[in-house]
Amino acid sequence: MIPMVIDTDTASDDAVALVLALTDPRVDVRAITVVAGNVPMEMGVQNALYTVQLCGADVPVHVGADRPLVREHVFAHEVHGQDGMGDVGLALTGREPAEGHGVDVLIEMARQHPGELTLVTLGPLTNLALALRKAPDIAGLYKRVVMMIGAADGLGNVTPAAEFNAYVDPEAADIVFRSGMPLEMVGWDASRQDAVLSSADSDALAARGPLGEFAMVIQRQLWEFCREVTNVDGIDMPDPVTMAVAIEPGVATEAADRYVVVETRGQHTSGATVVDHLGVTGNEPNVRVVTHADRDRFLAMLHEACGQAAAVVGGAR
Ligand SMILES: [Ca+2]
Repeated sequence: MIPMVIDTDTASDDAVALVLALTDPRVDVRAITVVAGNVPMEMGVQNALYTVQLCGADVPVHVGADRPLVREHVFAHEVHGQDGMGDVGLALTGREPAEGHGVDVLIEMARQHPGELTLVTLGPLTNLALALRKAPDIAGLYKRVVMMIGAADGLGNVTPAAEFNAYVDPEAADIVFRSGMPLEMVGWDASRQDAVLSSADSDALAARGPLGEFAMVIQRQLWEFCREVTNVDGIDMPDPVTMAVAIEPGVATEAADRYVVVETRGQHTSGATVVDHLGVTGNEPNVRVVTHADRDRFLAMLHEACGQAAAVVGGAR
């Protein structure tokens, strides 16, 4: 079993990553902590709670940091819809998060299970940065930290240079990247190249059952964003492919240890993840950078997850 903690700014592709983890018999999700990112905190919490319930899972969802460390918050409603879940009328209200702040949960889980847990981060790194500031000892306590963040090829999706999760809270990302944690970065480049679903892929996944239908219908707004903004032929799935790498490291078909820094001061490049591919700085690598993923295996994992039984979810719309 892979004991796992997931930190997420739960919107539509996060939800698919949660479905992957929560339905995989090899994974034991111990806690979900929510961070502000795609959507405001309350929305991310409700979206995570809904997804957990639909998967029939019993996993606590904790409220985390409701804004970046120092910057004004930037949301991503144009990518995921006003409710973060494609605005398809899901009943995304009224569920109760667990006691305890997400930042404290990240600390306590690491201390209770030193060297055992895989931490998967699917949003801005605000919660993890705060946890590292409050309890620097946790830097050595996670087995793996697999992050959806940045872009190893320098191509951004918010600005020309910055990917969303890094752009929203570069100061937090900077703290995490300099922490000495065993970091693995799955950037938007890997998603854009190897985790794109065509409409035929999407239809096939939706046909697998209620979880498949859920996972695909909530991407409604994403199709337009990919067509209009990022020029992806279909929809790309950054958080799910990151989760796939966390569950099966072999899904990463190309990866290398690199020195990576996050730009916090650039006039045009704030939030850029600067990867020293050639080793020109002479600095020791601090991040395992994943640049390609096994698309077939990723798709097979999605099919498996989307075919699992779903729970009945009630509640008013
Ligand atoms: Ca996310």
